[in-house]
Amino acid sequence: MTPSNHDLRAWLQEVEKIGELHRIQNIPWDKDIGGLVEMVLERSANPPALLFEKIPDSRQDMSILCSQIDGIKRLALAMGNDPNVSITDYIQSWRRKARNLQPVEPDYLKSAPIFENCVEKNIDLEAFPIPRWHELDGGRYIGTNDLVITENPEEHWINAGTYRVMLQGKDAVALYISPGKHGGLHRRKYFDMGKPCPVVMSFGHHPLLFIAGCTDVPVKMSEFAYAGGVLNEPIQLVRGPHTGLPIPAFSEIAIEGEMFPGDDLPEGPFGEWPGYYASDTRPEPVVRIKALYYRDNPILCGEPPLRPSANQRFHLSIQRAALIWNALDDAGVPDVQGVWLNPSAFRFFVIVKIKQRYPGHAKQAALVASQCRAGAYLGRYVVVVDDDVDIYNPNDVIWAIGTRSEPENIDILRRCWSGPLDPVIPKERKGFNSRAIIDATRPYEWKDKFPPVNAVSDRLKAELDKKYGSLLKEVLGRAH
Ligand SMILES: Cc1cc2nc3c(=O)[nH]c(=O)nc-3n(C[C@H](O)[C@H](O)[C@H](O)COP(=O)(O)O)c2cc1C
Ligand SMILES: [Mn+2]
Repeated sequence: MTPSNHDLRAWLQEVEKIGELHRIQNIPWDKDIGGLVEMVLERSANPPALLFEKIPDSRQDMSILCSQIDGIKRLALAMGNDPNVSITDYIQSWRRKARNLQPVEPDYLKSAPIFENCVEKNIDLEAFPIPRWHELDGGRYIGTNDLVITENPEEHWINAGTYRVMLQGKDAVALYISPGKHGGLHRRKYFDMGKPCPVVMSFGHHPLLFIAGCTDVPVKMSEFAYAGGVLNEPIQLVRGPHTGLPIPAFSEIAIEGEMFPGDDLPEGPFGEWPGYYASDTRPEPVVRIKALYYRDNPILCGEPPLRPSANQRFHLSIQRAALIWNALDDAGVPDVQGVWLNPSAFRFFVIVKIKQRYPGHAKQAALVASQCRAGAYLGRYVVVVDDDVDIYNPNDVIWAIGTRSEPENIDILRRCWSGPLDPVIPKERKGFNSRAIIDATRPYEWKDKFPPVNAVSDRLKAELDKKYGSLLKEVLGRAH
């Protein structure tokens, strides 16, 4: 088998080479792994990827990889970029890629590492160290950084979406798909015909496939063709013998199974990305597993959503910022200088930076950002700032809101696209929420007469740096 550039293991070797992989042994799967991941992300400015090995009270041949791409270097390596790229340059390169992306159809291989171990009888997922990630989770979640692979039974295109997957005993799992997501639409079609819905799930793969699985890939385009387009070469797949559905050839762990109409079990609660257990417990379709496949010494990839911190979801903020920026461009909004979703609030807080050119420019930018495909779902605040604000620095953004916006000018949009994960919407009203449009730019009419900013100018800064470089170094050095 020729080595593949979308094999998780090849990428992990690169990560280890740049010193961003930390191996940890002997941590229990019940709460401790999830808790430690959260604490590392909370406390480290530059968290490494964490590989949990030799997990007690379970099979010893499996390890768990967390914080896979919670750092720009690892993310850049996964996407074939220079690891020393800046955030803005990365967003710009992703914008170009997403805009010009030509899907590349996958290759189907005859054999693959995923078939190193094939189990059809006495399947026992409970023997694997599947974590209970958060203290109040209703079960063990094998699927967080996963791909749920289905086919549209009428149009025959393949979808691969990242949806959470919970163990339901030894040989069954349940999953949660939010309204409107492609996998749920496929399943609905099978159920409406009274047929079971075949499904493949992959639980560990190259981060490029994870990124494709959780990005807004256009409807009717397979995430595999999309990921192939990113690399400009085909992703390698194999056909599942039971379903005929594709399985990533270099997947670490995968299952094939079926969901049957009416065969539901309680799913959740699960700690969700907004930082709550908002969708609680609901009956959700169960996947009855027909076959389990895994590589020797399989690596489960885990991306438990955590109470938001500045580090987790960094990669998601980057992808989404690029897509919103492209949508602003497509809508003809000029002079956008940056887009950012602060990882702590992610979709709830979109920041757009513009160089104001005409009256109403800021409002136009905000409304497009709030309702375009990449920004519409589960948004809440859109803030527009001038080009002197550092949008990656929350202090700067709050300063702009505090000093340049007038609450009486905040616009409210009602009955926008929300969902069950929205914690502030009560159960009976879930589905809709409102948006606040905050124009935190200097008022256009008198922007040139706005009081000057009280800060050392770039010019004086450069002068002082030159004059007092060693003094500054000494003073700043003391802080460490
Ligand atoms: C770690 C992680 C977990 C996710 N879990 C879910 C989930 O449980 N259910 C869901 O509907 N979307 C979930 N998402 C969001 C979807 O993956 C995302 O909306 C994706 O674009 C859906 O694919 P689709 O457009 O093909 O439906 C998750 C995303 C991430 C990054
Ligand atoms: Mn899709």
